This record gives sequence, C-alpha cells and structure tokens, in this order.
Amino acid sequence: MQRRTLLTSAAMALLFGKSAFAAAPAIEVFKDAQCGCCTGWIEHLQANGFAVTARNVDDTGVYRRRYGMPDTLGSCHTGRVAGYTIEGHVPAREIQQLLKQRPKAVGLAVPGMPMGSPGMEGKRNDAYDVLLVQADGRSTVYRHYPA
Ligand SMILES: [Cu+2]
Repeated sequence: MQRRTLLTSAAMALLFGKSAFAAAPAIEVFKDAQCGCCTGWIEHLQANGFAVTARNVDDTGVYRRRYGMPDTLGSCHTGRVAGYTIEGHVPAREIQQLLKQRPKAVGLAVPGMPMGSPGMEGKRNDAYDVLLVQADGRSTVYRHYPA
C-alpha cells in the first residue's frame, strides 16, 4: 500500500513536473523604501517558499485601500497573493493556509506592528491575532499568536 502511494506520487511528479508540486506562490509587496521590518517580513516569506516582488511606494495606504483592506487594520506594508490582500506582518503559515482553504475574503491582516511577528523579532513576543478580513470590513480571528 505504501509502495503504491510512493509510485503514484512519483508518477504524478513526472506527469506534472516539479512546478505543480513546488510552485512558489507569487506575492507582490507594496512597502516604503525605508522600511526595515518590511524587508524582514519579505525575507521570512522567501524562506518559506514565496516568490516575492517588492515595490517601493510613497504611500502604502493607497494600495491598502485599492485592495479592500480597511485603514483601521493597517500596518506598514500591503501584499497581494492570488487575489488576496495581506496586510502587515502575517506569518507565511497563515498565508499558505489561506491559499489552501481559499475562503471568500479580502485577505489577512496583522494590524499595527506587533513585536515577535515575522520581521518584528526582538526581545519581546507580544500576543497578536491574524485576522481574516471580509469585504464589509468585518474580521474574525484566523489564528492567535503565540499559538
Ligand atoms: Cu513593520
């Protein structure tokens, strides 16, 4: 049984090629040129297999609004991946879960810049929520940290 599963995945890998299994999700990130913690977050995404295109902009709020994220949930950068908006220091793990589950939503947000979130590592690990944000601006807790 186990051998059969192995053979099947090997056959699938041959059929679909590496890209079907290890496709790096492409994310576009709008950030300020001076933002160090944004760069830290981008490195966290890259380390977790994302293909990041970073764009330095004067006002990330323009993109936040354009892509449906309420200003009240704002942070220092705004990302776009597979039609979803990712605001702030959202861990790669929740973005991957979002892309797997594909809920009807605007996207995910970590409002503000909580210490201990990816790109905001330091002496403290503050508690924070990853929010799943709906088109009407309402949100629910997608995951609480520290988990
Ligand atoms: Cu930040």
